[in-house]
Amino acid sequence: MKQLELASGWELRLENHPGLNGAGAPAALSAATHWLPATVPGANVQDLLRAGLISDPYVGLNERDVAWVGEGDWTYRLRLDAPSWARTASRLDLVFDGLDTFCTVLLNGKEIATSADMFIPLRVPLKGRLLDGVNTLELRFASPWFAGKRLEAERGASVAWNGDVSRVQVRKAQYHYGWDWGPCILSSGPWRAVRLEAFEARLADVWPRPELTFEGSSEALLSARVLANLTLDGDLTGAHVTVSLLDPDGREVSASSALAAERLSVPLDAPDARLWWPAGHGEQPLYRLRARLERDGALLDERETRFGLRSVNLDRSPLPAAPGEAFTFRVNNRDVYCGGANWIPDHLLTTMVTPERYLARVLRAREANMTMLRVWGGGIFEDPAFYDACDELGLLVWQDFMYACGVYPATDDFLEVARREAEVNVLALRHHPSLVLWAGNNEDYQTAQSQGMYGPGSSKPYPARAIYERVQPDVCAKTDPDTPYWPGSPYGGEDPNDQTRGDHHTWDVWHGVSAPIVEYPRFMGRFVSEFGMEAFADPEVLAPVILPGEDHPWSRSVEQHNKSTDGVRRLAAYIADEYRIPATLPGMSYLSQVVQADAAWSAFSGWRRFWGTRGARLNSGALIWQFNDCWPAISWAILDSENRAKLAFHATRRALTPLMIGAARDATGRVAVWAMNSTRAAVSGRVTWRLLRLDGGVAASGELALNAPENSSVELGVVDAPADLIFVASLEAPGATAGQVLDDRVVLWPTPFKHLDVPDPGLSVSVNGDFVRVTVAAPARAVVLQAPRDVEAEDSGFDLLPGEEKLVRAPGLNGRTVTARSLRWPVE
Ligand code: BMA
Repeated sequence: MKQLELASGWELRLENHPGLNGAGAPAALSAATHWLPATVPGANVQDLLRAGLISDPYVGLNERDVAWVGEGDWTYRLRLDAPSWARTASRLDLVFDGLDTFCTVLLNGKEIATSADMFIPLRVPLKGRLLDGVNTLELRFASPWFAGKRLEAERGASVAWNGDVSRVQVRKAQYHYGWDWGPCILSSGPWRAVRLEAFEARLADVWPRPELTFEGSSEALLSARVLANLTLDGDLTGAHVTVSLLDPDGREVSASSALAAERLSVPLDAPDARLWWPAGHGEQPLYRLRARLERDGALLDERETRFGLRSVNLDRSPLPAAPGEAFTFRVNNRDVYCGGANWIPDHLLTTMVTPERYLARVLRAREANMTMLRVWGGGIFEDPAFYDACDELGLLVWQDFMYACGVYPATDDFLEVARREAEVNVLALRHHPSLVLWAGNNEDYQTAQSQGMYGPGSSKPYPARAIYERVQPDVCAKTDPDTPYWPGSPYGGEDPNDQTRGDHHTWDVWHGVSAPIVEYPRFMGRFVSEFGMEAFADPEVLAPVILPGEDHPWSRSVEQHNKSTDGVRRLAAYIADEYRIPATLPGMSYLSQVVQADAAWSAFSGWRRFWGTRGARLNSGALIWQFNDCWPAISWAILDSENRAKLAFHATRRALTPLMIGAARDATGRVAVWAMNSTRAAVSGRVTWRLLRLDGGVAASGELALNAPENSSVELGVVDAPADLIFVASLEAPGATAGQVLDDRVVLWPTPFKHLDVPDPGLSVSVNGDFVRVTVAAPARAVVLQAPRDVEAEDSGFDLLPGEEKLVRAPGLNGRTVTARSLRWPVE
């Protein structure tokens, strides 16, 4: 096999645009009709930006000024001087890993292929079609906007939440049409690699399928082997294949040979098997399956697939003492509480997201004690670098198929495309040990329900069910039978958002009835796959996109970066419930992040309480909406577009700490205390509690016994706590460090905080190298360290009490000055 990446020498031009002859056409249009240098893989918007022909759509109100790009037809051109091996090879293919979206491929002026789905790669046989000398390859992209409108006119208009409704006709990342956290940018282009492949025969697919046997329902592994499943292509006469299994240290542990055939399944022993575990439950050893295809001693092709040895099941047993059924991921027979987040595409221009950036992002999930990321259905099947990072770091992946918040067409041709799209993507991703669920769509059942097409009392047909209930499960059963499939997110049967079965999206807080944050526990599901609260990013992150003179929270360019309908109002309401609304951008940023952190803590800690014990798991997971931001924004993200933590990130980390103490005060002033132990060992010890006055004086104290079996949550008891006192409980267990404030403690302040006359806590900060030490004279709420901009402290938004010492690492600080703030009135 010989390959030539077609990554350089490309040019791009605007072919056609309705505005070209019309009045008011953007000045950039005529300039863009000339050939520009183009980046491949890439997108037209990226090249126009680089050429200075459009302004950055993320900045100010510019998004509106680049809308014309999606209304144009664009051509990519490459003059290709094909190497001699390409002209003499017995097979020659032109391979596109992804074309976004409506593309006609021409070679020397002749059409050779078309594509209309950015999620389906394209392989075009080229043998005998290349001319000697220079060939011209053209990719003609039709306007996605108008192509969608034409399809809509043919099939009839549908329904969708977020973005123009024609998007459901178009197999393009749905968030490109704009979402409630991101702008509309309808780019076109070869968004993934383009290359020539010349070969006699090739290994089209190498899929290691682990076969593990456990002793009954225990974690004891009895045997492990790997089925090497191969798909071959080309002239296989007289060829043979050697497969070998390499252990995590790179040592070959077993091997086998076979005569080449189009499909092969070769069993390989996996001696001394080392299991792959999710983060927090064990290590992530990665094996490799190597396949070599040879004929007469000559190597024809070679391919390696990295994978892990693990099993996965979705336990949906009926619950003995509660309605409905469990929704528990079992990895290697171990129940895993899935605390985590929803992943959205990390940029509007996906080629801007480097492998390093993916790794840095996923590292933060691990840092926050997460075990799962959900790849949301309005985005993309992510870059391999994302899944590789999840494999390496032990983040389980819940993978949606790419349908979101819409009633999709279900014509025969659409279903056929849906099948093909599912097949190629399941095939591409199924070997990743991190990938533990395929889910049909995001919120499509709820969209259908809102139209009377689904759910109790519905009267209209819902043809798109065929995608989620027939096409996709069928593909998954054939292509990846070991990974569970779930029809949608959420899906609970007749009620798509049932609280007692399946997964649940909790939007009663923020959207819907805008319930108060403290009511999160009431809106629990067996597995909450979405919930969230908005907050401003830090002012420094927003600054580059805010227009001069608009650096206040309610300016045009600031509000342009909050895409949630009613977002500005809802945010103000949630702040006003508990706090005093600030007038400045830094104040809003800080206080909105405090509210978001309150929400994250209340939901995660309140739901983990119901993990219970095996066979009685009332809640088996919670994924916050949303993990990341694709631009500088006011959104639900807990990590901003610069990958810096908002305060909710730290609250999440604390609430997902392996050994967590939770507490909540009811209206009568009684505080219930619980613990969640997701470690592999039973924990016994004590939880000490204190009641403090606002000045720090101790009004009462006591202890609760802690006996938490491994992988369980337990109730510890109830404490009478008058409403005007601070309640604090912390763990004293073997391993806890005396005097230091760790994550395994909880502080409940009198509420609402806005009514409190908070004394000056007397924050005292000292720096030693990369460490910051903080102490207080009176209780301090939501302490934030203000360090130089190139430094990010490893904790923020923590509470601190007199007599305690908080040591925070701030990598790169190197002795420079740090100041601190905490929550006091007024917030500025
Ligand atoms: C959800 C998601 C997205 C949306 C988010 C916030 O349910 O599925 O559609 O961005 O809510 O509204």
